[in-house]
Amino acid sequence: MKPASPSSAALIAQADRWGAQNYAPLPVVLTRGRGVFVWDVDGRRYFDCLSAYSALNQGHNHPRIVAAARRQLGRLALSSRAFHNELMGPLLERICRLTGMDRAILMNSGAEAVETAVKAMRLWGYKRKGVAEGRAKIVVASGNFHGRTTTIVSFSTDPRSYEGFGPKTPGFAVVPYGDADALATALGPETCGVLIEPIQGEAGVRIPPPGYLRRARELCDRANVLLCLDEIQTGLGRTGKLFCAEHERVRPDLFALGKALSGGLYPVSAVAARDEVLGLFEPGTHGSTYGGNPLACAIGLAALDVLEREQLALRAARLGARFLKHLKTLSHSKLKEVRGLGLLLAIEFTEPVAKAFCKRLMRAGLLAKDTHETTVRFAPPLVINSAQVDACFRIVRETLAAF
Ligand code: IF1
Repeated sequence: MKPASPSSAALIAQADRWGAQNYAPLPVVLTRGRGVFVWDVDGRRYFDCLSAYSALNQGHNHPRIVAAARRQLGRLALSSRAFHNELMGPLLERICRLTGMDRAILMNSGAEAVETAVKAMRLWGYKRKGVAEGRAKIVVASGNFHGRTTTIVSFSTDPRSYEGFGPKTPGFAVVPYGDADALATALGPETCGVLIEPIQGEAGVRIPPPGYLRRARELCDRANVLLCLDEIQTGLGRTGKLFCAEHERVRPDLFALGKALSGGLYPVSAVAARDEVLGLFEPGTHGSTYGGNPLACAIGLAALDVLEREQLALRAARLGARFLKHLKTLSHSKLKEVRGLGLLLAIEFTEPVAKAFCKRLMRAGLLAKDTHETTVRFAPPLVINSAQVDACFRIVRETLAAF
């Protein structure tokens, strides 16, 4: 599809010429964002129904978070973990109080948080469970998405994620997602942890059967295994609760958090866990140059403030239910299923037309992302209001009618 202006076309051509081709973006060049909207270089406005894969729960450029970032920028952006900074303690305490955990550790990307959780669970396996050195096993689920590092793609079941990037890191076992019986048989004396997403995002908003997380919790307790929930995408309000695990009143041993922890202004991630787990790291055993830096902490604190002040989890529950109700009224010969929880929604086609549909949506003023060729995900910022939900739905309905 041809982009509208020469500048837009030139910018796309430039990125294509000089960039690695590891993405296939829609032909739209964005320049500005505010709340639920983004604008392209030609001045066209779009609903952002991807929210940077849920990093923008607080909306683009939330004024409170921007103000906090501005204040900190002229003051101290990066100290060094060799010294203390005045904002890290407050953010750590805040994260622990939100999650109900004892300790937290700050990193940058989501993948780093997952890597940190993997290391912490292995450490616990050796130091607490008594697993023989080099034998610790972590159980994960098919269809998982936890990031792009070599270790994390080692246990991906999506060939596009792992093919050509071996040799794989050993120590992981994959069981079918949503199948508690399969999980039960996979847990053994060498298993230190189970790592799962409460809802699988990349897999196309796959919601496990009710009771799955509860069973997983019970099985882990019985087998003396840690439960780590990757709430990087589902956490911080997205599914209508602060954490998706709350839907089943499950408390994991570790939470991996990221994305909306910064409201989209900066990469901020964290692992929050019980003292028995995170208390095992000793000085020099793990770290990150930028992890826990003052700018990240100022932004993180403001992002969590906004989440609470604006009751974004509650908004996601209310407006997500409204959006889902709308989507359920759709009918089309190629439409297979509509599903979602909170403002993490998807429609699934019977044929691989998701990308073509997203292009049409784009032309109609709504940005959404296809996944696995048949599924389109809708995850607008949680600051969206009901009139805007209705407007998004009208675009989806009219685009589908003409599709
Ligand atoms: C890409 C999808 C979303 C995540 C969960 C950890 C990470 C992610 C549950 C890693 C990251 C991303 C990254 C982005 C696409 C994307 C994605 F399309 F693959 F499925 F969100 F839905 N755990 N998700 O969803 O976090 O290191 O990226 O900060 O292209 O890799 P990160």
